[in-house]
Amino acid sequence: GTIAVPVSPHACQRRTTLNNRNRLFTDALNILAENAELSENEGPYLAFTRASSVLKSLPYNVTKMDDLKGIPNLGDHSRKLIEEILEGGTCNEVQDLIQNVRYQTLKKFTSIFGVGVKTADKWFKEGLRTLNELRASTIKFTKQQEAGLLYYEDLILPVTKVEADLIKQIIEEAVHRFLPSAIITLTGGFRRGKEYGHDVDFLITHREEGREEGLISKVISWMTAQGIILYDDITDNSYHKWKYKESETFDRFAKCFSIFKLQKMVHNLEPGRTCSHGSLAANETRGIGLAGHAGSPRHLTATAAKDKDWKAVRVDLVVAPFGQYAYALLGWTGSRLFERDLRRYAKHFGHMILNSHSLFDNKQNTFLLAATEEEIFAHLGLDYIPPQERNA
Ligand code: DGT
Ligand code: MG
Repeated sequence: GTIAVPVSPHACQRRTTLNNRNRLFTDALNILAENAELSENEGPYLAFTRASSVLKSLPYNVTKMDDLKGIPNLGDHSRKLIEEILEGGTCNEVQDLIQNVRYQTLKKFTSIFGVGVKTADKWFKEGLRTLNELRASTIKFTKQQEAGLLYYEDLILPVTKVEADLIKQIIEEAVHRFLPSAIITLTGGFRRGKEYGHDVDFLITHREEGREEGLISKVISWMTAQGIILYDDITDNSYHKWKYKESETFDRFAKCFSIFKLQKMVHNLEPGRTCSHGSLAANETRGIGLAGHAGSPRHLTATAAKDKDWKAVRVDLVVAPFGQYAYALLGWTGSRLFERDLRRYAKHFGHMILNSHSLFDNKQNTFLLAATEEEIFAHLGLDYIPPQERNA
């Protein structure tokens, strides 16, 4: 007979591919997790996220409660939900939630680039419900939110792998103009093998440490002159100001949160078809086409024209010094839960502090250097998990 290998409660000790055999349950759990997140209930958010994640890692379809024997991270609430779905195909709590106006509205508002839960909740409490109500309001938006509203209909479309590869070529051309042997790596969900993403994440480095300094502003200036950049927000490297013994979620690399203007490929130009998921386009926009500019909230619609030959795509560029490259790569590959559990595992089982810059060993009072992700897993005492199996 076979010996059942126990399932680890740590996402960083499980192999989670994109082949999710329990989508019916994980979709439901993700909605409860999302609702908890939108209500700033951190505990339930984590509990539902962990429950969903452990089911994603199972190599079999759950068809009866007995299949869950010995599976960690499943609390009473999650088990009840699974049981209800096993019995009737749906879960009442989830069905109610997706009809809930607050849930729907906060989900919509937080899907705007630059809008977090606190802002979305504030607008909801002020009685606002739709994007056009936001656009018509007297709200003072940030530059990021203005861009988010201006390009909303494009930015909610999934970005395809083909588009991500195209953007990689554009960035390579721009970066190599200023730093010919710079290394550009596709990170985030696409590095984990996803076919679609909400944005495209890149990590840039150079073998000669220091050569990467100042790169990002040159690259963005050049691409802006080429008409490729619709929005950019550059943050300088601030690692020198950091108390390194912190395991915070955000890193201190030089980076740019941007929106690219991606020319559509010829085969996608048939009338009435947008890039690949045209039918998903939001239909809220009444405004007129391409003339919209960020100056006035009443013109926050630039992606309404169906026959326009470009698509707005969110792109994150991160620049890491070569000595921190492996840590940056690990930190920017995700998934979010995989990252969270790596840091938690480092802290509790290794007495180490992991972030996207370094690994600090509290017992030896020293930084552990690593040139590859494999070396970082080894420092942590973990089996190496390749990116395609980090879809926790
Ligand atoms: P998606 O939604 O298809 O883009 O999926 P992902 O997995 O690419 O998610 P994304 O783009 O939000 O983040 C990619 C990874 O990078 C994820 O593990 C979290 C991490 N990450 C995102 N933003 C930041 C940040 O500001 N600082 C740090 N250190 N990590 C970040
Ligand atoms: Mg991403």
